[in-house]
Amino acid sequence: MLTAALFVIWAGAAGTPQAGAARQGVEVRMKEFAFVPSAVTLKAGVPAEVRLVNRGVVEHEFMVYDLGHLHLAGMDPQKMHRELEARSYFRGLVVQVEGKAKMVERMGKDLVMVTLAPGEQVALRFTPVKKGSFEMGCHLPGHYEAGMKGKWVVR
Ligand SMILES: [Cu+2]
Repeated sequence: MLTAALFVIWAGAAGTPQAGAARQGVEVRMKEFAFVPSAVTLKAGVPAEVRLVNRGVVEHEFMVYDLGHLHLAGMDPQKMHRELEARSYFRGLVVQVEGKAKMVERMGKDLVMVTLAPGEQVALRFTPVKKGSFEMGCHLPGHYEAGMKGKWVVR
C-alpha cells in the first residue's frame, strides 16, 4: 500500500514543470579513514540518488544500519558483519546500483553492503521510507575504529 501511495505522488510530480525538484541527491566520498560528508540527511518518500566515490588508496565498505544498542567493540568481524547486514537500512527497499563496484552484497534482494576499490564509484537509487537516525560505517579491519563512520538521518 505504501509503495502504491508513493508511486502516485511521484507520478503526479512528474507531470509538473518542477518534476526535478522532487528528487534528492548527495555524494559521499570515502577515504582513509572517513566518509565526507560525515552526515547525510535525506527526506523520506522522495526518490534519492546517493553517489559513493572511493577517493582513497585502499578499498572501503559502505554499510548503513540501525546500530541500536549493539556494542561493536571486540565483536568477531564475521559476526559483526552479519549483525549489521541484518540491521541494514536498505532491507525491504528496492535499491538500484549503477556503476563499478568491487562487490555489491545483498541478503535476498536487499542491498546490505557495497565495497569499492580505489577510484570506483556507484550510484544508489532508492526512495527512503523509514525515518530516524542511522549509522553508516566501513568495517574493514581498523577503519571504523579510525573514524570511518557517519550519520545517516532520514526525516
Ligand atoms: Cu574503509
